[in-house]
Amino acid sequence: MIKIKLIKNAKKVDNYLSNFLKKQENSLLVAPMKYGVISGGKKIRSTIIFDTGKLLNIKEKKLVNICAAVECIHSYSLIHDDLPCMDDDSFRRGKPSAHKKFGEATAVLAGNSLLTLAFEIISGEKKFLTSKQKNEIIKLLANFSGHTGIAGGQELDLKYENKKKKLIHIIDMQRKKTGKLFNFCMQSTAIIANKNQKEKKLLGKLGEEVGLLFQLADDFLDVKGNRQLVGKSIKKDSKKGKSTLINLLGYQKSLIYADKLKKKILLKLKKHGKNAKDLTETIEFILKRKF
Ligand code: GRG
Repeated sequence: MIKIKLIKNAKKVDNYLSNFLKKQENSLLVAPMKYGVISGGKKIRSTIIFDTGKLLNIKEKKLVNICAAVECIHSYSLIHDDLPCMDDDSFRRGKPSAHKKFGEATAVLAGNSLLTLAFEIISGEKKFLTSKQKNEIIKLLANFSGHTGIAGGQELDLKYENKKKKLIHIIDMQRKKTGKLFNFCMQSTAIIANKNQKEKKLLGKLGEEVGLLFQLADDFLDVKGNRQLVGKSIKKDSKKGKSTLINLLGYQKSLIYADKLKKKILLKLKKHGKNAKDLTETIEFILKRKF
């Protein structure tokens, strides 16, 4: 069931991105950008957006633009993460990493272009977003992508290699590196639903917890996953001396931590009743996923 949902959602976002790029002037970077963002990856962040749309009674057609933007930022981060100066990996989404396929300079430029494309998509949306909503969404996405979000989290991830870090530092790093983009998914949907400030922040925080859970599952897959299924290299964290919960607490205790986190998230969703069905299913999948 969840697989079908993921594939269906990914197609919607891929189509949107293809059409968006088709309308723009062609350039040498379009092929590597498409290689990075279209036809690959689970598009789980888009699924969280659509699921949150169900929670808040917002139609999917109003949300595809933020899905496309978030997938551009996410794919950009993966292209750069694979570079030799970062986590140095040649295998991503079951195929050669962007820099292996197109060369390092092109991969850097394609990544940068996906970053700016995300903001072009949101700012250019005429039908489904008001100017006020656009401003709020752009500000949020910028804040979560830069030094207070993904980029900052990645810097911590690199600086924490081969260091004994405390639990709060590891969680803070993972919230930034991965959680903030999930915060964006739920908070931006709440912006589109015209929720009040308190509700927007609450949903954002909940999204961040989902992102943290997603990162913990990613760490479990690094230890026990199957390379072909996961589509990327595994057993890298301990080789690189990464500061993960598993390296700090051990596998079993980390599983217990993640399970408690999942239950805490699901409890918070209870008040939404039937509307939370899809999001609950996605959260269950996140922890037990094999890919
Ligand atoms: C993008 C703002 C920005 C900065 C670049 C390189 C970098 C700084 C950040 C890397 C952050 C990073 C790699 C976080 C890991 C997040 C994560 C768990 C990725 C895997 O996500 P999936 O499983 O991937 O959703 P697919 O391939 O399914 O899309």
